[in-house]
Amino acid sequence: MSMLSFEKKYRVRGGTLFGGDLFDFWVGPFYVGVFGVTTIFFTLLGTAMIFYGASLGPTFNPWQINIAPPDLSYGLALAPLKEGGIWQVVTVCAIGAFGSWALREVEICRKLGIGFHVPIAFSVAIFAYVTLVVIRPVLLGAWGHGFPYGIFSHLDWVSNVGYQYLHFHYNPAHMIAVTFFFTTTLALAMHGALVLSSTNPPKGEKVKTPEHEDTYFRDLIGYSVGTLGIHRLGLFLALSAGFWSAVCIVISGPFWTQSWPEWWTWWLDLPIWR
Ligand code: 07D
Ligand code: 07D
Ligand code: U10
Repeated sequence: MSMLSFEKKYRVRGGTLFGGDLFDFWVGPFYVGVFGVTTIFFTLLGTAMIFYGASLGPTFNPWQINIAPPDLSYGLALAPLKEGGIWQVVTVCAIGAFGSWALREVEICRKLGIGFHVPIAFSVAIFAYVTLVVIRPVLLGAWGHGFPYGIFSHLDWVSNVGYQYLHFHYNPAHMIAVTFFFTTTLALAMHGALVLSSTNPPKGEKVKTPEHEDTYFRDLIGYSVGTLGIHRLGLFLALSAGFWSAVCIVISGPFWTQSWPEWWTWWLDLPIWR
C-alpha cells in the first residue's frame, strides 16, 4: 500500500518502550517495533500449535476444531502436549500475542503523543480473557476450568458452565455486564445516528454544527452530555461491560458455589420481613 500523504509527517523515530531503535520502522502501513515481532512470533507459534492439535483430532473443519484444556486431575500442573499441553502452550501464546499487541499500541501512542486510551481499553478485553483462562482456573485449582479453543466447543463451555449454576441470568454481576453491553449499543446507535444526521446532510444542504447536536438532545430530553462527553461515556460503558463480565465469571465458583437463583435468598432473609 502506498504511503498516505500525512503518514510521512507522523512516522517519527523513538517512543519505544524496549530495545531502543531495534525494529523501529514500518513495513507497508504497519509499524513493526519489538512488540510487532513478538506479536508475530506468538501468533505463528500459537496458530501452528492449533494446527498440530487439529491434526491429532478427528477433523480440520474450522467450525469443529477443538483444543481442550487438560483434565481436572492435572490440577495446576503442566500436562503432556496431547493431553491438554497444547491448550497450555496456545494460552501462553495468546497472552503473549495480546500483551505484545497492547504494548505495540502503547508505542504508537507515544510516537504520536496521544493518550493511552486505546491500549487501556484493549487491556480490559485481555483482562476478561485472562480471567477466564488463568485467574479463575488458578482460584479453582485446575487448568481444566479454562474454556476450550474451538468455535463451537467454546459455546458448549459457556452453556455448560451457565447451567452448572442453574440459571446464569440470576448472577447479579452478569446482569450488570449485560446491561452495560446493551447500553453500549444504545449509546453507539444514538451517537452514530446523531453525527450522521448533522454532518452528512443531503446534497445542497449545509453541514450542521455541534450546537445542533447539543440542541437536539436538550430539546428531546432536557440535557446534552456534550460532544466530548459522549465519547467518555461510550468508553466508560464499553469498558464497564468487559470489567463486569470478568467479575461475573470469577465469582462463579471461587466465591459462589451454589446456584445463582439461591444467591437472591438474602432478600427473603432481610430482617424487615420478620
Ligand atoms: C467483530 C472483531 C473481530 C474478531 C473476530 C473473532 C478467532 C477464532 C479460532 C478456529 C467481536 C476472530 C476469531 C481468531 C478462530 C479457531 C480455533 C469482535 C470482532 C471476528 N471468543 N463467543 C464468537 C472468541 C469467549 C461466545 C465469534 C475469542 C468466552 C458466544 C468468534 C475469544 C465467552 C458467541 C469468537 C472468545 C464467549 C461467541 C464472534 C477469546 C464469553 C457467539 C466474536 C480469545 C466472552 C459468537 C460461534 C466476535 C459465535 C462468538 C471468538 C471468548 C462466548 C468465533 C477470540 C469464552 C456466546 N466468539 N466467547 O464477533 O458466533 O467478537 O460463535 O477470549 O454467539 Mg467467543
Ligand atoms: C473474553 C474476549 C477477549 C478477546 C481478546 C482478543 C483475537 C485476534 C484476530 C480478527 C469479554 C482476541 C483477539 C483472537 C483475532 C483477527 C485478525 C471478552 C472476551 C483478548 N449472556 N455467560 C457473558 C449474555 C447466558 C455465561 C459475557 C447475554 C446464559 C458464562 C456477557 C445473554 C448462560 C459466561 C454475557 C447471556 C450464560 C457468560 C460475555 C442473554 C448460558 C462467561 C462477554 C441475552 C446458558 C462470560 C468473562 C464477555 C463472561 C459471559 C452476556 C446468557 C453463561 C456479559 C446478553 C443464561 C458461563 N455473558 N449466559 O465477557 O463473563 O466479553 O466472560 O441471554 O464466562 Mg452470559
Ligand atoms: C476508529 C475511530 C475512528 C477512525 C477509525 C477507527 C475506532 C475517530 C479516524 C478504526 C475502526 C475501523 C477501521 C472500523 C472497522 C473495525 C472493526 C470492525 C474492528 C475489527 C477489526 C478487524 C476484524 C480487522 C483486524 C485486522 C488486523 C488485526 C490486522 C492484521 C494485521 C497483522 C496481523 C499485521 C500486524 C503487524 C505487525 C504485528 C507488525 C509487523 C508487521 C509486519 C512485519 C508485516 C509483514 C508480516 C506479515 C503480514 C506476517 C503476519 C502473520 C501473522 C500475524 C500470522 C497470520 C496467521 C495465519 C494463520 C495466516 O474511532 O474515528 O477513523 O478508523
